[in-house]
Amino acid sequence: MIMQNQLTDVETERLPLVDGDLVLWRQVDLGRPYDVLMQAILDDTPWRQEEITVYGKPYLQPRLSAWYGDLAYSYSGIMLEPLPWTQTLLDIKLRVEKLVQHSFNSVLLNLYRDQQDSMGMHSDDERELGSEPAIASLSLGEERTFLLRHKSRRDLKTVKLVLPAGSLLLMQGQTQKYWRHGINRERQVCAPRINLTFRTIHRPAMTERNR
Ligand SMILES: O=C(O)CCC(=O)C(=O)O
Ligand SMILES: [Mn+2]
Repeated sequence: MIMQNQLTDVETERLPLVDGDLVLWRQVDLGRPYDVLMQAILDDTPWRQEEITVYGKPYLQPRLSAWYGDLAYSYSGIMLEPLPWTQTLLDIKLRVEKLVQHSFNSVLLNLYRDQQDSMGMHSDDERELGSEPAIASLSLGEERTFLLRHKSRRDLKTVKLVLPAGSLLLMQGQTQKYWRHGINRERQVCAPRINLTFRTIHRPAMTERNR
């Protein structure tokens, strides 16, 4: 179904998903060209490669990340202390909030440096995100394929969404309860991609997750 957002003239698309709710904006107005914004975020962010513990063994995440917001976030044995909001990220946050009609107090930045970087299948279902979290995921740079797999329904095909620069994907409702999502490595050469996932953290986290 195609619907017209009331606040802007950006076309939005509600993607049919059993047991979930996905809305995609194919091209969001971010006030600056996507490549300029991408470069500014690349340069300004104190990127880190986090070490996580999976079944007692330490691993380096296959990507870089940075956590901005009002509260700390904990998963897989690491505690992410938030960086203070930058003006660039606050500007983007305001635009995203207007479009998706949710407010956020945090953003996780992921940098996929090349085709080797990835994110394992997971759901963003930590308790501090609430029971039906709205998560808005903005992509810049190289397009990569976002995968969604139902947790129990083997008859449902994996959903594959190519997310180009400037696209915004809102996951809400029961999506995290019933689906896992992730980004696979690619065979062909990929330029860097930055993904910004806006979330609301309701209280300090003490949960575990592996990805
Ligand atoms: O890079 C993406 O599109 C997915 C990011 C994601 O799922 C996350 O940060 O939890
Ligand atoms: Mn996620």
